[in-house]
Amino acid sequence: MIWNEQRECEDLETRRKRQLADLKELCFRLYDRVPFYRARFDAAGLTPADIRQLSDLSRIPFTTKDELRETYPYGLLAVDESELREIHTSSGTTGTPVVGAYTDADISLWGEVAARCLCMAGGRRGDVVQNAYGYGMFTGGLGLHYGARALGANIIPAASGNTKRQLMLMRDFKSTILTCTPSYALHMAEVAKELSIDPDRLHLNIGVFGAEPWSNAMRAEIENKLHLKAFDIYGLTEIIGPGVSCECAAQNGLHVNEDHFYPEIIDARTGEVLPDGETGELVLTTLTRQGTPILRYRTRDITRIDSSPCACGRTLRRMHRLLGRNDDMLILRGVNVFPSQIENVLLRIEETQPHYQIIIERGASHLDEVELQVEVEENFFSDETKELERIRRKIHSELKQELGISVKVKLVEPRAIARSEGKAKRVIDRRNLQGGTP
Ligand code: DLL
Repeated sequence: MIWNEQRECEDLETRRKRQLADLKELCFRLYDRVPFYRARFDAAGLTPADIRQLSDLSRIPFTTKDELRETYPYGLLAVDESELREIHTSSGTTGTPVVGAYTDADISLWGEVAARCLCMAGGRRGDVVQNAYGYGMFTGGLGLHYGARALGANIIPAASGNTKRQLMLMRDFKSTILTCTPSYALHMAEVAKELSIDPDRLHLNIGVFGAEPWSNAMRAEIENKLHLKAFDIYGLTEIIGPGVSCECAAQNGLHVNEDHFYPEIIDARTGEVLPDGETGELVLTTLTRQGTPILRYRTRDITRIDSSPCACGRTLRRMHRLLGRNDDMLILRGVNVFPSQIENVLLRIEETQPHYQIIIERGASHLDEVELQVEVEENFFSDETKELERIRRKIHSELKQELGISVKVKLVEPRAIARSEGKAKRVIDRRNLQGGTP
């Protein structure tokens, strides 16, 4: 089933026409109502009337996260405050948050795109959606809530945390779809095992997981442990929250709801727009948002666009599951390393669990020192130093093969690394590069 067949399977010419019409209207609206964007156009020597085709989008300057912070709280608002119905902010732990402000129309749009996503993953009217994303300022909880509501599902708004209760709710209300971060799904699976809950006695069929990086290997691990089929969902506060894109049954990339969120891939260094198929930074324009629309937002997320036909029949282009983030990318002795590469290696090694942290310190020699702390699988954890040393060497050598550099590996006991109920913190940077407290 396709939630909105007319839009999701539309022929490309019709879609491009609508995207262009919406883009033009958006440029006029922002020029009129948001001084920040008016100044932007003026400085670039552009008027909204200069945007005549979709490729003219590349003439408009980017919007960055820093600019969103500088204009906090309402600098980018495109409607009267009285039209606002809901506010969300980014989950950033430091600094000024980034604001998403929603009108009635934006909330309906959110329900529509999140329902499309649930439907892509196989969700249907009558499903029982246990929504274990955090509710509150974070967009995960309410975004999936609106989507599940539009879909006609029965919602268990469990929110994140209280894992034993999650499992009880799951069993008693016969939840068929679980929505949460992948790291929390894995944690739930661990607790279920501890409590001797047989996954086959639960009713879960589908997991819709996102909000943090994860890999296909992690997908397999969650699927094996919870006996469900796991789908990747992507989104961000600045654009709408969850609902920008999601995998369909073909699981060959995430269909971008591009009639609302127009994607471009750019070379992060030069800002040049790259053709479909090339890897770079994802830039998104909200074609139809009302409260806080945004032009050419640099997401810092790295992916590529696939415009080849999909077996599911949707013509929405797909983005590859995220390959990393520009600002997550570690440069270790000159080599670019993404935490996801490390995760992939760990998931190939039977003796470890995908619970890990990367700790970066600046040593006395002013060189970056990186330590990977990784949990040993319960069955393999022993007091025998020789056995542990064997595992440590194995990880070290596989990492060296994958990354081309050697990383210090420290094995830790099962459960030594804090579990997350929301987004897992994988990188701990103690280099104190900003000069603040570490
Ligand atoms: O995490 C929105 C969301 C909620 C998406 C629930 C999916 C499910 P933010 O807190 O603003 O919003 O964080 C956005 O999280 O730029 C990515 O770097 C990362 N991210 C989101 N989804 C994925 C994913 C929500 N599927 C930032 N894979 C984004 C990898 C993801 N990273």
